[in-house]
Amino acid sequence: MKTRHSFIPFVLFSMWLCGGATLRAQDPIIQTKYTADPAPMVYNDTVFLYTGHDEDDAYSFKMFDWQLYTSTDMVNWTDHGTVATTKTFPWREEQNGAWAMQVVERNGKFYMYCTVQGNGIGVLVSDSPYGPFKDPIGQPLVWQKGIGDDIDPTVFIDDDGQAYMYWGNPNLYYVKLNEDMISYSGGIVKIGKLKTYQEGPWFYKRNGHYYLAFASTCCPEGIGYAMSGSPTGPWDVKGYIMRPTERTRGNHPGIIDYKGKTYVFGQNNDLLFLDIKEHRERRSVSVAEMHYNPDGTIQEVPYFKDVKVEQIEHFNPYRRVEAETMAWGHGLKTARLDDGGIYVTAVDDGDSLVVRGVDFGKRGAKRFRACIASEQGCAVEIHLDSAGGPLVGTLEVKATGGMQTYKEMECRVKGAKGVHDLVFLFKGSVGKDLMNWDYWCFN
Ligand code: FUB
Repeated sequence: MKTRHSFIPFVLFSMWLCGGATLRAQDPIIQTKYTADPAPMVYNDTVFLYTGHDEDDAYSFKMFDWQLYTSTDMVNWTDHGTVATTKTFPWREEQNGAWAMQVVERNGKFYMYCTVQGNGIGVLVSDSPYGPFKDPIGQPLVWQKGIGDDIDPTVFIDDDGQAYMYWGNPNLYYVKLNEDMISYSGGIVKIGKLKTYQEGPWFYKRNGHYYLAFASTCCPEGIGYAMSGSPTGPWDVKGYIMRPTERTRGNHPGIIDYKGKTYVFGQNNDLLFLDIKEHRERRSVSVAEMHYNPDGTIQEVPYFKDVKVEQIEHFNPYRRVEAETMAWGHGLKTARLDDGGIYVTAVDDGDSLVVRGVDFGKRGAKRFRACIASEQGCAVEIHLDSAGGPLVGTLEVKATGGMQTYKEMECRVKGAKGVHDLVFLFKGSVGKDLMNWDYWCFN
């Protein structure tokens, strides 16, 4: 995934640099890893985006863990790393199989319903949306042995407190969860195959209508949806939220209302296609704004690449910002520190990290401070709007004594006023692995 010398990434990145970030769709929204099966949750005014994770060398599904990203502006995302793996389930032997999941909150606890592919659906619980998650029951919550349908759980708690879990490929099923959220009453109800339904259901209620969005018939998959007046159906398939397109293969919806707008998340191969043109199961999560008609039906959304998500609020640079917060960082990677924090790594000469819509205010920034570890030293150029835009400061990074020896360092800043996209451009004569980066802040 660390390809910088092919023509295609250069052209796409140049679109950002030359056309201006405001003209460009941010597709996909995460570039430091391949992500799949988006499961967004709004909690405490923040979007918690849980995802699956396709390994960098995957050909077919190679998925060991689930990741978490957060945002409050829908364009800059902070990486919180792995929140659970297949090994979090003590009854799971094989590592591969961390397929689609969803996290829901009830009474201050967070329940994560996970496809443990080949062993049905498991449930994890945590006191925090960031984890750690633990298995409270020591066995699958649902597993109809002998059939492969038990994947892709989605959970919704209705206004009367009754929680439902739907799932299935190609048949759709549901159970009524008990109030403890880790058991269910009554049997498994098989709904069967809805017209155009394939997998990846996403169940929710809005303005008295029940919705079931889903990945529509494979392949390529679009995003279809059905509506009902009852949480248990019957389901009336209404059509597409996003039509299938040959430009990608699979899809998988996750839908939220956030700060007055509705968003549909899905997945595609667009990050993979920046590097190679052949299909692999290396997918990436994207997002688009979605609109309802007055009767509750959903307007079709163009393909992710053809839409632009507006930033909801400007980004405040006058606080500690985790370096793994970015709108764009293709070529960079993230990893976990011993103390549990995340840092940006695989920083090579010419790489850049973009934070969108940063508000430096009328007075402007005077100084830039960053916590960095570097073996040999390098430089971080601070540009406005694009990598070719005004240079407002250069942080000369001296060798810190090793790639895990972090030190705070700072430089002067001049000319950073008002709202701009912020581009950190990395320079270093050693070429590769210039530095690891923990956090930064302007003053
Ligand atoms: O990511 C693995 C599987 O692929 C998911 O569980 C399905 O929904 C499909 O996206």
